[in-house]
Amino acid sequence: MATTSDTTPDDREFEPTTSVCPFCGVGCTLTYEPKTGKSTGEAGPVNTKGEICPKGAAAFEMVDNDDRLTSPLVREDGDLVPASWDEAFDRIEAEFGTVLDEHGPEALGFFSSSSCTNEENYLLQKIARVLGTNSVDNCARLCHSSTVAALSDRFGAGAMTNTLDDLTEADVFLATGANPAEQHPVIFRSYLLPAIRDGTTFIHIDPRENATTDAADIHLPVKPGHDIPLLNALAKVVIDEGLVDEEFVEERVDNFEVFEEFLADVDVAENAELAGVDPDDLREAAMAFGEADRAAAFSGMGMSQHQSGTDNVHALINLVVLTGNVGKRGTGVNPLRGQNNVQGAGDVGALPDILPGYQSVTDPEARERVADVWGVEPPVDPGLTEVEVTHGMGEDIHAAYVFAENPAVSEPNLSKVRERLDAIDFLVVQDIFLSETAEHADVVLPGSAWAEKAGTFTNTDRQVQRVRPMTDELPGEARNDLDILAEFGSRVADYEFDDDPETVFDEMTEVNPLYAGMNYADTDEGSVRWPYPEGADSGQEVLHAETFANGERTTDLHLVDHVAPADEVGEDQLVLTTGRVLQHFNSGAVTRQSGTLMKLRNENALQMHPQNAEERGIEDGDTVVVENDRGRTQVKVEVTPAIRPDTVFMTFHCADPLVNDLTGDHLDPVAGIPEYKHTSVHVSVVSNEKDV
Ligand SMILES: Nc1nc2c(c(=O)[nH]1)N[C@H]1C(S)=C(S)[C@@H](COP(=O)(O)OP(=O)(O)OC[C@H]3O[C@@H](n4cnc5c(=O)[nH]c(N)nc54)[C@H](O)[C@@H]3O)O[C@H]1N2
Ligand SMILES: Nc1nc2c(c(=O)[nH]1)N[C@H]1C(S)=C(S)[C@@H](COP(=O)(O)OP(=O)(O)OC[C@H]3O[C@@H](n4cnc5c(=O)[nH]c(N)nc54)[C@H](O)[C@@H]3O)O[C@H]1N2
Ligand code: SF4
Ligand SMILES: [Mo]
Repeated sequence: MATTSDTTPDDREFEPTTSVCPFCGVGCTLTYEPKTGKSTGEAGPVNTKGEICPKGAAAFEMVDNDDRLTSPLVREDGDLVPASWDEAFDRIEAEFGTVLDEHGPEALGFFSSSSCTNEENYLLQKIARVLGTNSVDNCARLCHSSTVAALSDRFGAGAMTNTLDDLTEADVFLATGANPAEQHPVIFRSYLLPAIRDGTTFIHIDPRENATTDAADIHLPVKPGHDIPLLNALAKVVIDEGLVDEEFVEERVDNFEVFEEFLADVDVAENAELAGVDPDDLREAAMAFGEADRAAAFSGMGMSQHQSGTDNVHALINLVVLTGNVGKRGTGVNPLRGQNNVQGAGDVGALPDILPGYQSVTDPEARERVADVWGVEPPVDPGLTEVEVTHGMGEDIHAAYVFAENPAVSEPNLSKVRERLDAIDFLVVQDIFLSETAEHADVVLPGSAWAEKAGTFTNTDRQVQRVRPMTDELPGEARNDLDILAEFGSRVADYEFDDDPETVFDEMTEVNPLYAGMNYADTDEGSVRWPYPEGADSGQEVLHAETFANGERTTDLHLVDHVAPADEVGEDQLVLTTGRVLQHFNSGAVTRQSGTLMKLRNENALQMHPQNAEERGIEDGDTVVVENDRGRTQVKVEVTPAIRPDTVFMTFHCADPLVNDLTGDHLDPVAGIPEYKHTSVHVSVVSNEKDV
C-alpha cells in the first residue's frame, strides 16, 4: 500500500485512556498498556473485573498496523492510485452529482457500520435521508434483523428484554443458535458460567457440540433449519404437562386458546424426529424450562440467519411467553448482539424502514418530529436493505457508499455480489484496510480505527458507553471517520453536517426518543442504559414488566409452522452451516492483520462427522472440494463427532476459502436476512495433488 506521508502507524504514541473493545457486542472496557504496546482489559460497566478475551487483547494490532490505509485512493486506468483528499472528494462530488441529476436519490445506496460509533451511524443515515433516500442499512441486516423484527412485533422493542446482571438470577438458561463461549466470551465466563456452576440448568440447542455445549446439562443437536418443530414441541410439552403460567397468560396474552388448538395436532415424537433430536431429551428440556421459577432464553445466528428467521424467533417467544418468563429479573428473550455497536447502529436509525429510535419512516408524525430538528423531512418510502442494494448495483443502484463493511466477503452468493460490485457506476469505500470490497471501489477513503475516535457505542444490554481516542495522530493522511462523513455529506447535499461527536450526540438525543434525556457527559462515567425516559434518573433495566414497550398490556402467541429451508438436500449432499470461532472476527479484515490471533489459529477447517468422512474416503487433514451450483471452494477437513452426521460446518472468516461463494441469497420475507445457516453442498476429497 502506497504511503504519501512519513507518519507510519508505528511512529505514534498512544495514551492509556480507556475505551470500548472494537469486536463483539459485549462491550468490554479496554485501555492501552504502554509497557507492552498492546491493549489490556480495564474494569468497566460490563467487564467489572477488567476481564477480556483473546480478541480484546489483540485489539491494538488493527490500530498500530503497517497495512493501514494511509492515503485516499482513486481508480485511474483500472488501478487504485494514491490521491489527495481534494481529488478524492472532487471525484465523489461530481459522480454523486451526476447520479442524482440523472437518476435521483433512489439510485443511491448507503452501507452504514455496526462497528462504528452511534454518532457516525447517525450522521450517515441523516446524510442518506437529507439526500432523499431511506436506502441506508448496516450489518444488523445480516445478523439479528429477524430477531429485531419478531421482538418489535411482539413486545415493541428489538433488544435484550433483560440485562446481563439480572439474568444471573435465572434457574434455567436456554441458548439456541448461539455459541457464547466463543462469540461472547466475557458474557459466558463472567455471567453465565458462574450461575451454571451455582446450579442454573443449561440447555443448549445447536447442531454442533462446541465450547458452549461443554457447560450444558441438556444438548439438543437440532438439524440446521429445523428450530420451529423443536420449539413447537417444547411448547406442546409445556401445555400437556400443565406447566403454563396461567396467571401470566390470563393477564398478558390474548389468544391462548387459539394457540392451544394450533398445537393440538403436534406429535412431540414426530417433531423431535423432524428436528433430528432425541424425544426424551426434548421432553427433559421442556420440563426444565416449564418448571423453572425463572427461565431466560438467549438467541443467536443459528436462529436468525434463516429464511424462517423471524418465525424461528416467534416460536422462541411463544415458549417464553407461555411460561410467563418476561418482564421480570432472570427471564426474557435475549439476543446476543454481534458487533460492538450493532445495537446502536439500529437504535440511531441506520435502517431503511426505521428513523432514529425505531420510529417507522412511514409514520408522518415521526417524520415531522425529525424534520423539526433537521429542517428537512426524511423520505416517506422505506428504502432498500443492504443485500437489495448490492443486488441492484448496475441496474437501479448507480452509486453506493460503503462505510466500514466488507460485503465482498460477508454477503451470500458472492459470485453474484462481485459481478454487481463491478457493474455499479460509482463505488466509494471508507475503511481502515484495503478490504476485498475496497478492491472494487472507484474511491477509497482512509478512516480511523476505534482507538483513534471519540463518540459512543451501545452494547448488547443497551448500555451506551463512551469511546475515547488514545491518540490525535492518524496514520499518514488518514482522517477521522466522523470528519470524512461530514465532509462527504456537506459536499454532496445542500446541507452543513456537523463533525463534532458531542454536538452530533446531542442532536441524536433530540431525534431518538429512546435516548432522550441522555447527556454526553453522563456517558463519560460508566454507562447509560436505554430506554432513558426524559426526567429519569437512570435507564430501565428489565423491559415489559407492567406493559410491553409498545404500551400494550397484552401480546399474542404466534402460530408458526415449519418452513422448509430454501436449498433442497440431494441424496449425496450434506447441509453446510456456517459460523464463527473464538480467535477470528467476521470477514477477517481486522483479525487477519493480527499476528497474535493468527498464531492462535490460522486455519479454517471444514468440520465433518466420521461417518460422512468414511463414506467419502476422507481422512482428518485431507483437502476437499465443497461445491454446489453457486460455487466451489477447497478446504481442509477436521473429522469430528462433535457435528451431526448430516451436517458440515465452516467459518466465513477468510477470503480463501471463501464460504459465501456457496451460500444462497434466499431472504427471510419479513426481515430480509439471508439463509447463511443452511446450504446444500457436495463434498469430495481432492484426489490429485495438482488440484490443491
Ligand atoms: N470470536 C468471534 N466473536 C464474535 C464474532 C466473530 O466473528 N468472532 N462476530 C460477532 C457477530 S457480528 C455476531 S452476529 C455474533 C454471532 O454469535 P453467534 O450467534 O454465537 O454465532 P455463529 O457462530 O454464527 O452461530 C452460532 C451457532 O449457531 C449454530 N447453528 C447453525 N445452524 C443452526 C440452526 O439451524 N439452528 C440452531 N439452533 N443453531 C444453529 C452454529 O453451529 C453455531 O455454533 O458474534 C459476535 N462475536
Ligand atoms: N456465511 C456467513 N456469512 C456471514 C455470517 C455468517 O454467520 N455466515 N454472519 C453475518 C453477520 S452476523 C455479520 S455482522 C456480517 C459481518 O460482515 P462485515 O461487517 O462486512 O464484516 P467485518 O469483517 O466486520 O467488516 C468490517 C469492515 O470495516 C472495517 N473497519 C473496522 N473498523 C473500522 C473503523 O472503525 N472505521 C472504518 N472506516 N473501517 C473499519 C474493516 O477493515 C472491515 O473491512 O457477516 C455476515 N456474513
Ligand atoms: S468479549 Fe467481546 S467485547 Fe469483550 S474483549 Fe472479547 S471481543 Fe471484546
Ligand atoms: Mo453479526
